[in-house]
Amino acid sequence: ENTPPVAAREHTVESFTREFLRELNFGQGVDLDRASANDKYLALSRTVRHYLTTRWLETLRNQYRDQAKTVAYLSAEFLLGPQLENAMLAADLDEIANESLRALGVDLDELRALEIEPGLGNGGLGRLAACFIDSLATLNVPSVGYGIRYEYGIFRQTFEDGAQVEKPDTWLRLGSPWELPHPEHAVEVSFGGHTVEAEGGNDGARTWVPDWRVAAVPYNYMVPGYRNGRVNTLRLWSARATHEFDLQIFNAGDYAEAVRARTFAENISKVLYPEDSTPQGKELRLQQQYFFVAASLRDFLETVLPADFDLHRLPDRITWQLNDTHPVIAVPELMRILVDERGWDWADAWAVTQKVFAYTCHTLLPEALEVWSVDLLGRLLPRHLEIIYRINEEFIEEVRAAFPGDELRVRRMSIIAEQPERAVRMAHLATVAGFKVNGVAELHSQLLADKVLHDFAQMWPGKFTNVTNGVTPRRFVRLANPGLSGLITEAIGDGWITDLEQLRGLEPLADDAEFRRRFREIKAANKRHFADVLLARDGIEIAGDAMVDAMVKRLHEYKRQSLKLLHIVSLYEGITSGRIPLDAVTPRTFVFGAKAAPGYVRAKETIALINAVGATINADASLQGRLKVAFPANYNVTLAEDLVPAADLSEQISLAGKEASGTGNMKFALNGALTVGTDDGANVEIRKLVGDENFFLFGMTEPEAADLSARGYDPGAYYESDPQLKAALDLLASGVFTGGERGGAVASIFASLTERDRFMALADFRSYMDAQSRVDAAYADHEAWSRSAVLNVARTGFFSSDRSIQDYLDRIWGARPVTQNR
Ligand code: DL6
Repeated sequence: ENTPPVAAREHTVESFTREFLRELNFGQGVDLDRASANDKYLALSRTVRHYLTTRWLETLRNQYRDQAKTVAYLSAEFLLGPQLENAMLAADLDEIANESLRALGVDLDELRALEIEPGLGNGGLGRLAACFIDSLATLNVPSVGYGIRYEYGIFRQTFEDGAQVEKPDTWLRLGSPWELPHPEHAVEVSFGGHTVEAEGGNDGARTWVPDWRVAAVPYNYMVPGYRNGRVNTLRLWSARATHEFDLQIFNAGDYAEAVRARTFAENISKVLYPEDSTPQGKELRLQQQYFFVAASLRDFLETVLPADFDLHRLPDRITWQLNDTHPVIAVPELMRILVDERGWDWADAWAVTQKVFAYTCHTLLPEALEVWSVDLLGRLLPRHLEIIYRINEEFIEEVRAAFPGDELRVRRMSIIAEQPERAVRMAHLATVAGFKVNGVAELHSQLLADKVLHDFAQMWPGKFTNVTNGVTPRRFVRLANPGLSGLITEAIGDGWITDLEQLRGLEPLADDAEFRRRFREIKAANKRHFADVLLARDGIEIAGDAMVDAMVKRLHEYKRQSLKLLHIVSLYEGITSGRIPLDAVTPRTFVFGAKAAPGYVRAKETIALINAVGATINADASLQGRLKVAFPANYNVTLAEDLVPAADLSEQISLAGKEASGTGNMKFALNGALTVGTDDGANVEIRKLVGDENFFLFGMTEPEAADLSARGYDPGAYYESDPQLKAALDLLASGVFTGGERGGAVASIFASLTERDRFMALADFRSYMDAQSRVDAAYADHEAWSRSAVLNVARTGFFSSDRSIQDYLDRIWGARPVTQNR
């Protein structure tokens, strides 16, 4: 229930203008005619913030008064994207602000362009968390997001001679108007030391004697629901040295040493996910995880709950949703609080702990499941390791009772791995402690239960469930694609913004030639806009009217950017060898967006090779501009909002059974791109919904891929038997794209594809090329293509994150929406 628009009812252009000028004068200390663009951006942001603040305070008051069941979303990442427009939209201030600024002669687009997005996430997992808090607020669910305020977010990617070079992401350099720090509410988080026998001696208790502490300072962010009067909170923690460190400065008289200690403490929230391939990196990452989780639990137990709250009732008041394994150390932390600090017996504490955590798994790659060596964990969190051991002892007894004599199973299921080193398997801990475990798409959830966590699903079948991911329609349709939004609203009203299934109402219009014409016009305008953005942002020139074929996602072998590259090289080989007449080639712009983890050599080589191929193709005049490769550096949410509405074709080509869900696939389909994809992740559900005739399916199914891998995949056989594939690979290997250089990235990628590729790209090459031929044929018929595109929009309303959140409520949380007084 999201109408009537709150702000529109209460505010006027005049009052907005007054507020804005006041912010400029008293907040920034400047007059309008002397204000810099940054002054104006900050003043505008704060003005918008003010409008939300009243609602925010009201939400907080109600939350405290009602003591309703709350969802705490614990996530090491929140990839928020730009805030200004979203806040204006949620507060229903977009038109008022536009009018006010226009009258003042202020260019809103210029201010928008100044915004630096907080890149506090790596990719899908972090962006999902951001979509979820948006939907939680829009659905009126009492909730709070907890995470880390990294001083430097995901690195800023640059290319030097085509190679990725990472630069620090200084997102705070101009100040962030969207956060409210509360140093006075800092909580202490301890590390290290040892444990001693507890006095008093309730069952299981010990006392932790830590040897160092840091302060966790909360920074609050508003999370506005869409025009419903609710503003939830996202609380991100920043590490500060405690006063102990200050005292050391004076006592030791060693200023340099004291500053070093300070820096050490504050490093905890310095950088998003530092490289984890070095022991130092690993340790810092575990510090980060415990840091934000300990602060968040304390915050909820001590400030959100009333002082006299009986913690036995905790399951009625809270679910802590564990976003992947990163926050799983919260489990032993809650046990420690209940047993050691509150004096509960172990069994009581465990009974409550098992009812308050639920775990979302986001991967199928065994190597991506987090494991902490007991050596490191014991050094950093000695008490937590003891608690994990005891949880494991009791769990193992349970397994033995359920499966007598099956010691192999015990070993497989144990929370403690013995090989290659003694280590804690965080996914097992989460599964044992969580009352629910979910995957993020149907196929993924099924594979979790059948393969990755099979033993657990056998033991507790009722624990496993699915919640298919979703994306927020506010940001990824309403804001990103104003043209399409207007067309949809004109056709079916604006209810779709909060009830995306209403897009079904567009289905009949797919057969309406005039509607399709307007739809095409909007897509064409979005493409021209995207071309302008690329030119201004990256100096990349693309044709405004070619097919936009987009592959944007983290660079990973399982996602198979190299298969996309083979398609491009094969086309180029075909044209230059005369096999494919130029006028038979559909003009396409291949758009890549991808960051490689700094330590992931193969991924970085793939980037370098894409850039090399791109440079060659883009410079080859004989192609007459028919093919173009655009790889803008530093793909982020801001660029996604320009690319997604412009795309015609969405590349979702992972090896089946490897991509947990994907969410880019949903954004593209919702904006009328057709998918060329494998039967993987949420592609499966997208295809079911849009229909086979509106989706380009290719490649092995998951069982086929598993079978091939078990039988032994022989890439050489594909290379030898498919002349087109061989020609493409040989051209790549010839050095023609790399100035004659045949070693380095060229040799490495060639060998990885033809000798030992876990992700079996060559096995799907033929089928992929055939699918691309079908794409070309379909695209040639503009009317049929736009009919399919409209049907993609009409039939993918299921992928709203509002629906995901409703599924979490129904299947996992048992929390209820609480409507605000407006
Ligand atoms: O669930 C969000 C997102 C999925 O859409 C992607 O398919 C998946 O790869 C991603 N997972 C991760 C996993 N990291 N770990 N572990 O980022 O989650």
